[in-house]
Amino acid sequence: MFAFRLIWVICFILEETHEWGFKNGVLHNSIWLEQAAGVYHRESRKGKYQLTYKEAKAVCKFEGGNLASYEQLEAARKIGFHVCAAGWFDKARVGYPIVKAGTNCGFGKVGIIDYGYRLNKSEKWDVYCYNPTAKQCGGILTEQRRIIQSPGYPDEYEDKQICYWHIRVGYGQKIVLKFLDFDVEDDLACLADYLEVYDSYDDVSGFAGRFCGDELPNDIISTGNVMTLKFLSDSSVTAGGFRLEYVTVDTPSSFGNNSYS
Ligand SMILES: [Ca+2]
Repeated sequence: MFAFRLIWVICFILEETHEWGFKNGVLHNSIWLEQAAGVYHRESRKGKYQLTYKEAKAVCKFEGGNLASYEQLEAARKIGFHVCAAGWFDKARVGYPIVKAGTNCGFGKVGIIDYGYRLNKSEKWDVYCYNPTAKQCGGILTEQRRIIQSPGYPDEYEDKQICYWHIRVGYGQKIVLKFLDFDVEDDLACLADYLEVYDSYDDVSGFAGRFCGDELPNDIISTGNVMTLKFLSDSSVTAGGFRLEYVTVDTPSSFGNNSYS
């Protein structure tokens, strides 16, 4: 009976390692939704709320970090870390950081929405990890204008990069992406390395384009005040990378007779 259990545990660990590892030469991983002050949110590749406490710890550890503490989560929240998804953090506690009060998330409250210490460690949630030395690519951008470039630019980017940039500007503003330089490993369907643009605050909805090769993409204008960029490189062949700038424009309704359209 013990031997059977041991085999089961080993199989489980192997499967979990596989889950967060490489498959067909591509690093598969969950969505890097937001990151701030070394804290970031992860969900399972299987979807939202799929991680037990043990799995949550394994996810953070796999990436060289640890479960975030309440204090680290709060420090991140104070600089704008806002995620509408409950996750495990240190000491088997569950909660999520809310910056802006809303009716759909956080019960209209602002702060760490704290579900407290969970007695049942088999409950399934997302996770909040802390890793201040994680690679610097992506992040939450709220400036009116900003340059975004591939990690290491103007040097070639490295293999196995996953970066998410979430742009969030003022209500009533739109975001205009202007590409300045573009060179990403080329293949027909952009399956190896690519930059994806989403007209949304995540990479689930609002797909606006996937780009690779060395042709400069056209400008892209958002419909709302948020946009997400995702850059992914596989485990071989790199290229020069990209550099783009986003600027903000006010929408016509808030801009009178001006010619912005
Ligand atoms: Ca590549």
